[in-house]
Amino acid sequence: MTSLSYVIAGSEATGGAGIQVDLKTFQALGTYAVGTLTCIVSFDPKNDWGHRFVPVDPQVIAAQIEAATSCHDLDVVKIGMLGTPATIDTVAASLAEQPWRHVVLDPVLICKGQEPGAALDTDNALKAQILPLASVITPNHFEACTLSGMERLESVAGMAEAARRIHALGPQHVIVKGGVELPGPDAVDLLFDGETVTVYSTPKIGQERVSGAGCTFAAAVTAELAKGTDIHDAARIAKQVVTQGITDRRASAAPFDAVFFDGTLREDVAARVQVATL
Ligand code: PXL
Repeated sequence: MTSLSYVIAGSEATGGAGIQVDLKTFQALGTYAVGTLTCIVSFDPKNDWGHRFVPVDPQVIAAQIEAATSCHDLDVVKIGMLGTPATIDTVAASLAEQPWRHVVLDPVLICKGQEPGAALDTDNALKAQILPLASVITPNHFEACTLSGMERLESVAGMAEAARRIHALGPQHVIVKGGVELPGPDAVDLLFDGETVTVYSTPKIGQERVSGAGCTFAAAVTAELAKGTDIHDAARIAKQVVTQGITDRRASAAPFDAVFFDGTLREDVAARVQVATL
């Protein structure tokens, strides 16, 4: 039977990030993709591609989760952008209705176009209500600093320290993504499982952030966990998927490129991923 991957996340209308990318990644990795929409982000081409953000009514979110979980035996879920404290209340309550083998949290912290005050409320609600439910969390450089309370993250040793601090908040598996923000020639992702620190690195591809990379990474981890892949292999495969997706990135009228993963992992990309334990 085909494995099922489930995501609760927001729409990003250009197709470069959010639930569009999650569902594409789930399908590309050979799983049946199920999604619940939390909000709609429509970049504004007339306003510097700023975020226009509309939340989905909490009752409608709860109804979608009810439909998805009643229809399918879902046991692995990815949580992407939630966007408001009311959405977080609803998603936390719905998640509590059944056991999950894995809850993969991509802690999307700030969204441009939201009121700073509202965003702070949302960040705090995410930390208080969703983070304790996560078995896997995938913070990027900024999110790792915020969640760990560290001012700077400038080395792999610093990333390991951030991962240990975030692990202490609850999630069993913490994957910190260094991205282009980590100084040095390599794009480094680091997995702490409570005992061992595993480092996945590839040479950086340019110095620009690519839209959808974080969404793709967490979605690939989710699909692999759904298939029964062990977390260390899931992280390595996700690294490979994102590396290939950035290599094959797609330019558009927007001022940033977006990842594109066609579903066939290439040997030349696999060979670029170095795995080591700290
Ligand atoms: O990449 C973060 C992200 C996640 N989800 C949605 C988004 C974005 C960034 O734009 O719009 C819906």
